[in-house]
Amino acid sequence: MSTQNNEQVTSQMAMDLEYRYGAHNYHPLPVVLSHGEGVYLWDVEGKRYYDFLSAYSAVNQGHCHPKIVEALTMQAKKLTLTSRAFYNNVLGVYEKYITEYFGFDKVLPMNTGAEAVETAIKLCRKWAYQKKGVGEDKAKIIVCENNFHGRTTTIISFSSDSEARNQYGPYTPGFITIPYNDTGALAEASKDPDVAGFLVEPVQGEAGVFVPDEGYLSEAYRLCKDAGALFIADEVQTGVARTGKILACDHENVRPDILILGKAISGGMYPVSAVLANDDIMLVIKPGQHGSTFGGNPLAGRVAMAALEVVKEENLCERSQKLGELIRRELKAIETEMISVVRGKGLLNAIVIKPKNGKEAWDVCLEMAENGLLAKPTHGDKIRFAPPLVITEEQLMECVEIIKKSVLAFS
Ligand code: IF1
Repeated sequence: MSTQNNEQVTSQMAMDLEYRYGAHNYHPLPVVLSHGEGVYLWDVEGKRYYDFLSAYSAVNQGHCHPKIVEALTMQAKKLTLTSRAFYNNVLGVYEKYITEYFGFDKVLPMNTGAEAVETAIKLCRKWAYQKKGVGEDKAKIIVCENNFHGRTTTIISFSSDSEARNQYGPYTPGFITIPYNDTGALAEASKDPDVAGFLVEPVQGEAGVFVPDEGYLSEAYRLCKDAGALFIADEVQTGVARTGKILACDHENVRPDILILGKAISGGMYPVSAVLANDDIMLVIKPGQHGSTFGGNPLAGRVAMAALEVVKEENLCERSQKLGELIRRELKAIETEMISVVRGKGLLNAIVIKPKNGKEAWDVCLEMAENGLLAKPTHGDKIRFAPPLVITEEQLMECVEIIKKSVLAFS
């Protein structure tokens, strides 16, 4: 890593530059990365780490996957962006690919997960006015406590996390909050005839990897059908093989009315997100009623097709399912009172750290970094473990040893 005049930038220099010139909207672990390959990351001093975050489940296919890099570089030399003012020769091919891949009539291509969530909210509301007969500006969408769907003003309007929400008002109305994993609360809330949809994460990631009860998603879907409301699955983090199936909804054979994808549909190579739905829903949006400069650009299309192909070619669903069972078994076997809970689905897991001798989750993460594994706490006492799905069993067992050594250092 070097500055304009090619001076070698040390980790400390990089952190100082960010502190001086960058907004202070994050508190990263003090590690400065410069190179990634597969499950590994290297810092500027050349120390190697296992990546156990995968950029919050965006790098499921492993860092700098050669097939995805090839797709990116090939297209980057031809055409990167036309805007949707014109057609291009990639978008239609990509739209056919991704809609057949996930089983929907149509896709509305966007860039970030939050943009896709905002798109899904707009689509659901417009559908409610045009198809359900809800009065203009009266549509309500049910969301869950401890949700995380992104950081735009409308999305944080229904966040229950004060850090994400405070002092960003006035807030967007039209949302009803119920407890997660509570079908009784959903049944009650969905009695409101103005309810247009239910927006839910199949596993709550940011909240600390909360896996709902078996049957929750299918019962929630049934309640939505009974109420004439749309079931909207935010699979930005749980999708693309992360939980052991291509979609977390697939564990219960639930077909969302609106599917939201992001992160790993590009393998972390480029911002790509997508909203998928069938014609009776998607076609309520007419030309000129929604869009984005970069949404559906040819570079995104090529990268996403390559990234999704890798998922199938390398059997990432089966790996995620099998290795997820292994890591949960191994983590539960660690004899320490510091790990109070182990939970997850596929290779989306988390442990809850009970502080000991003044040491807590952050200290465990610093110790793991020292021992060559990168993970970060979420909501204070939980540490999420989400390695790239290309990790081998041997590498995973090495990581379990690092986690064990790091936790036992404080026990
Ligand atoms: C941050 C959390 C994870 C998401 C779900 C939509 C989005 C996300 C289920 C928005 C994004 C990211 C955002 C990033 C950290 C990370 C995160 F900690 F914030 F909550 F993964 F759990 N739906 N999650 O998880 O997608 O606009 O970011 O592309 O904001 O700190 P995005």
